[in-house]
Parts: sequence; structure tokens; C-alpha cells
Amino acid sequence: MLYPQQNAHRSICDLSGFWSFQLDPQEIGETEGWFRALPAPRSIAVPASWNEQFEDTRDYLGVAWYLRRIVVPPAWRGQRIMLRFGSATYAAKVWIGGKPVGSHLGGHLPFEFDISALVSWDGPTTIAVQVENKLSPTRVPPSATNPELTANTFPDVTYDFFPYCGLDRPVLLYSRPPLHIADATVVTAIDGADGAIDVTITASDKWNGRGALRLETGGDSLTADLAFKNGTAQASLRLRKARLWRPDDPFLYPLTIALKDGDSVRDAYTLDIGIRTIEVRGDQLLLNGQPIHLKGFGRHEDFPVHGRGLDLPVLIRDHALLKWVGANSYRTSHYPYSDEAMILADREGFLIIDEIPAVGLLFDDGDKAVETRLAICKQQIADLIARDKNHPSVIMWSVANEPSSRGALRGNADAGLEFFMELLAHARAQDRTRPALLVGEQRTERSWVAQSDVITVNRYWGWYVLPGQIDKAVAQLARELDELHAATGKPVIIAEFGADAVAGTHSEPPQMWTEEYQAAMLKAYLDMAAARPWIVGLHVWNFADFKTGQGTHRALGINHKGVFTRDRQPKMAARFLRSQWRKE
Ligand code: BDP
Repeated sequence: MLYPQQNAHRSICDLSGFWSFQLDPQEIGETEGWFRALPAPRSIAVPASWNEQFEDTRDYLGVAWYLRRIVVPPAWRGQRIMLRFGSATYAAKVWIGGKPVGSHLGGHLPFEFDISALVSWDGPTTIAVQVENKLSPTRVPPSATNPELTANTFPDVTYDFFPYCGLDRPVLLYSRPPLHIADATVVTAIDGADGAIDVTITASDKWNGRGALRLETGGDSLTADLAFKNGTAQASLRLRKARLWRPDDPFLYPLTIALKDGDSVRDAYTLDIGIRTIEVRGDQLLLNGQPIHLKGFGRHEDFPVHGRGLDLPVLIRDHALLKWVGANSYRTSHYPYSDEAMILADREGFLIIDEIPAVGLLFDDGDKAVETRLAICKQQIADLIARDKNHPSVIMWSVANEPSSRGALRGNADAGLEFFMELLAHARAQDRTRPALLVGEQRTERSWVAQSDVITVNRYWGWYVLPGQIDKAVAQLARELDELHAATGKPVIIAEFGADAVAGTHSEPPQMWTEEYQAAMLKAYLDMAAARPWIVGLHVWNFADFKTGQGTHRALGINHKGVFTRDRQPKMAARFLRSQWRKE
């Protein structure tokens, strides 16, 4: 899926701004025609979650409506007019000019509709979107039917972050020519000092004409002709002495694809590509053939008032702080992040573990529900890979976070094993160039975790297990990891470890919840990993404090495991990490 682009053949109209908004707790809007006009609207900002914009919406997860009247530029007549939502959490239905155009299920991933036939050329066109985020066991992430499996917070979810809702990402109206580039897939390889670039392009209308590729190299550009057959063309470029993409030199080459009719260009699209490889060999992770160690965090898209809404200054600030602390990597825990985050990661050189929203998966409510969730996860994997396959920053696919064999699967690890083997196989089939993994917790079956290309585990020894006893906890963890490594022979990533610290609290000797304890715990993990070269990644949980449900173990509804506060000020742990990670 190509991100919208402004060029000589395509235009974008960004619909960020104020929309009309109304909650619909009785769910009468659809029968009463609210898609034409809202009876009692108020203004709301898009993109942003609705929860923190008003007092009465914080915990509201039901149906709500967004409306906007726009004038489509007359110059777009004759073009295909597309309406693209960066995300809508969780379920969305869309009407244009009072007519239904389509729906989408699942947050955190983009979807779009061709609305060419529905826009008005004589006046404004009304765009209406109905969104709801009801918690349900047959959604992903699911909510529990079994109270044992919930996080015991309000809202009552199976995971530890706030279920923000709404139009969290930009809504873009864009035009593209009737005959257009529909998709492109770029795969890069390294051959000695040269870069090999394979490009597969899909054009609309089963196009049988010609096209061209051009790679800007800074000197003479590299070109190749394209011959489309039934809408598909392939070409390879060989770049001598390629400048490889890597964290300390995230170099991007502009690659322009053009569809041509004789000498006239019918459509063009430019992708910024990075030439790099990623591979697991033995118990090492190799970037461009060299061992790489991931230093970084699990994060959240989370900030006061915006909720999970895209906030470009915060995105920039976060990447600046990631560099300040010496990180080179993060995981998009626990859902795909915005397109804009992935674009920035390419430009800034971060190595991303890209995760679908399969957090808190349930296996206790019967085969049918498990099958439904399997189908949703497979769709989410396909959609995520379709969106992010060309980002050099994305180095691995994560198909789940912390599934556990509690509930009915206790004693039936095989059903879960099949579930995850199927998801991992699905990811590998969609993309042969990147490793795939699932992130296990203490209770996740060993047989499931072992299916990952890189063994990836979350461990809270010294916090939830052996609280207050860091030395003993980390010694026990070291024994467990040594054994896991010996049994699988694969590289290991600790994708989460950390301690809550309420900023400004101190103790000597270190005590849980203080800044000293958090820093001491991270130090013990880093020291343990330093002696084990097969631990190829350490992601601290979390980059910043983040909002979660209200509950007895989450003071102020905040998870305080951030090394930065929610407003991005460093705790002692951030300074400690900087002292370690910047010297390496
Ligand atoms: C892990 C989860 C993460 C939580 C974290 C915690 O993967 O989402 O926020 O624990 O408890 O189990 O802080």
C-alpha cells in the first residue's frame, strides 16, 4: 500500500483539523441519518483520540460520529479520488454524500476507499464516519470473558494500556490518475560493495504498457525500462559501491517509478529506499552482514490530551530523545505505529520490530472465538506487511505479545502452538526478507517461543518476580536464558524488562518505585547481557510513562516504567542508559 504523495500526477488534501462530532450511546444515528448532518454536534480535533478532549468522553468506548464538509478541488475532475484513513480504532463505517462507501475493522492500520463516483462537483461533499471501540473477546486485541484473564483495571481490558479511540491518524483525500501505480515492492541485497535492488510494480487496469525506473545516486542516475504484463512489471538495478542504510548512516536513495505512454508520463511515484539486509545466522542477528545489537525500548503512541493521536512534534521529540539516550531500536508495542513514525524511523536510522495488535490473546473461550482471532491476526499481518514492507527501518515482524497458556489451553499447548506456527508461517510467506517472532512472557509455552527466528522474551525478574531482590532475580534470569539459548541455538532479545519509578522519588539503598531502584535494575540486566553476545537486543520497558486503565497497581492510571516521564523528562534510569549506550 503506497502512502499518498504530492507530485506532478498526484495531489493531497489533508483533512486534519476540526470535525463535527457527536456521541451516539443509543446507537440511533444510522437510522436517523446522522451521516447527512449531526443533530447536536460539537467540534473535535482530528487526528487525536476522543478520550481526553472532553470530560464525558474519557471512558466512552461506544459509537461516535465524525462529520466534515469539504470541497473537492475542481482540478481533480477526471482523477481517481481516494479517501484514506491512517487508522480508526476499532470499527469504522464511512458515508460520502449520504451514501455508504465501506467499513473497516481493527485499529492502527490504514484503509482507503475510491470515492470518485460519490463526490459532488457542484458544492461541498459530506464525509461521515461512524467509529466505535467496544471491547469484545472476538476482536484483536480482545477483551476477556474470564475475569481471571483481565488486567483488573477500568476499562476492563486484557492488556496494560488505555483503549484510546477515534480517528487517531490523518485523514487524507488524495487524487491519482485513472491509470496509476497501485503498489511497489522493493527488495535489496548486497553483493560485495554493490547493492542489488529488485523492484516489483503493480499498475491499475491490468496495464500492458511501458514504464521506467530511475534511482538517484547523486551522480549519474541508474535507470531501467519496465514492460508491464497484466498490470505487473519487474526490474533489477545494480548499484556499484552502494552506500548501505544503517543506524549511523541511514542513507536513502530516491527511486522513481513512472508509467509511460510513448513519451508522456501517465503516473509517477517516488519511494525513498534504503539498501540493507537483515538476517539471522546461528545465534547472531546480522545487519548488512555484520552482527548488530538492538538497544532501545518498547514504546507506546501516548501523550496527554492527544491520547494515541499522531502528534508530529512529539514524534520528533521522541526520536531526538532516543538518540540522546543512545538507542538504535524500538518495538511498536503493542500495535502498528503511524505511517509517519515509520517514515521518520527510515530517515533517522532506527531498527524497528513491527508488531500487530495481538496483545493479550485469549485461548479460553472455545475454538470458534480462537479461529475468529486467528483470521483477524492473519489479516493484520498481511495489512501490516503490505504497508511497511518497503521501510528499511523495519527489520522484523512480531505476530503477538505475551500470549499465555492460561485458561482452557492449560494442558493443551498444541492448539496454541498451531496458532503461532500458522501466524509465523503467514508472516514469512508474505515477506521472505525479514525474521518473524512472537514475544513470550514467563508463562508462554516454551514450544511457542521456540518457533520465533529470534527468541524474544519479556522478563520482569526483580519486579513482578523476586521483587526487591535484583541480584538474586538477575542471577536466576541468567540461568533461564542460558538454558533457553542452549536449547534453541538462536539469538535472544529481551523485549521488555523494567521497573516502575515515580519521578522524583529516591531511596538509598534502592527500593522499589524509586528512580534508584529502576536504574539499578536496568544496570543489572545490562551487565548480565554484556557477558552473553547471543543476547542481541535489549529493549527496556518503557521509553516513557504511559496511560493505562485505573487499578490498584497503576497509580494515577499511569504505568511508571518509563525512563522518561510522560512529558518526556529524564529519570535517573535515562541518564544511566545514556552513560552506557553512548559509550559503546
Ligand atoms: C508486560 C506487557 C506490557 C505491560 C508490562 C508491565 O507486555 O504491555 O505494560 O508488562 O506490566 O507484561 O508494565
